[in-house]
Amino acid sequence: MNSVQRPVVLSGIQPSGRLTIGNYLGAIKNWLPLHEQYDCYYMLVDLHAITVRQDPKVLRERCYEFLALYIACGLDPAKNVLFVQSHVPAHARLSWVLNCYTQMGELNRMTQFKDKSAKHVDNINAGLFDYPVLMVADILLYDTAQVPVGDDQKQHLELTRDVAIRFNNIYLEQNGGQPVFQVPEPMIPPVGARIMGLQEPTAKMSKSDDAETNSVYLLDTPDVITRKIKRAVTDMDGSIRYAPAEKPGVSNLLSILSATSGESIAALEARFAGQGYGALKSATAEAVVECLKPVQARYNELREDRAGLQRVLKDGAERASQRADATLKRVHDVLGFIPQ
Ligand code: ATP
Ligand code: LTN
Repeated sequence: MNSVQRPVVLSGIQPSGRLTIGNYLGAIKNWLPLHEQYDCYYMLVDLHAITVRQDPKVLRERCYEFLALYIACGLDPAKNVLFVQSHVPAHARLSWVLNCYTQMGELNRMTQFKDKSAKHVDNINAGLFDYPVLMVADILLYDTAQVPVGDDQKQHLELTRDVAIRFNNIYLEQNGGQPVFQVPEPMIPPVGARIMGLQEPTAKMSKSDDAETNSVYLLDTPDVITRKIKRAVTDMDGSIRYAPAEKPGVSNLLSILSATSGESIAALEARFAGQGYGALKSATAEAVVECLKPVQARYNELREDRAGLQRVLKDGAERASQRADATLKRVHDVLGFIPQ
């Protein structure tokens, strides 16, 4: 499948917290059609996840849970390479090399590092600081052309491009005049694909949020989903309009309803003209429940079949390794390492 020079798409999600409708509508759903044009690699970045302390049992189960959810959302393992980062040793190996081509000053500027170290003051480990270099390695190993991520990851993509260009310049001659790495582009979803918290609609919904009622999780029951959406924060103005700055809560409900029902925001504004927030909330809750019903049903079947999930990961790791090992070899060659 990954033969005839199709461009590569690669993305990753950390197996931390619980997947939300933000992850689904902002990331996974957008990945579904990409296999038609690209060779697609989607991974669970467990090496990244341990930059904050994880319970081993929970981490292991969560990786199976996320994989089953990826597939239940429609990511077909026959058409996409689904794998776990730690199963492909080339990630850690290239990451070490690229550490030597990344400046401390560049890592010091990363806002995710600043945010995460403020949140985990008791564990500001070197891995947290070095997190972006591992992500650079993830991307460059696959000759990735496009990286579908939310705009919170833009800065990491910029770093990836800078490191790739720097390395390419240093080793251009050594590599016979060819760049060693493909320089990737970010693929940022259209506006509206940013789902905000239900209780705090000015900040994005996040899977490791402590406040349970701020997020709708993919595995929430219909009752829980309905209750959370009915209690979502709105405003006192009473009109159903899409105006994120002025009416963040109502706009967020409109985005969620639009993304789950397929109806445009303009059509929804017309449909709900003159109605109260209760009607918008009921319709949104119903659309989310309907959208997640088949995903949850499929998930329950897949989750039972651990051997099947393990086969997917084994196959994914083999296919990923083929491409990753070829890149790592190219890198070791230009560096002057003795071939194995
Ligand atoms: P965490 O809170 O654990 O840091 P997260 O919910 O931000 O996680 P990530 O693992 O960082 O999720 O991101 C996975 C993918 O989902 C990324 O491409 C990210 O941009 C996207 N994503 C996460 N939250 C949202 C959201 N609320 N709306 C749209 N896209 C989102
Ligand atoms: N840092 C990303 C997760 C991530 C990733 C990647 C995304 C790790 N490696 C490679 C795209 C490509 C995040 O926190 N969402």
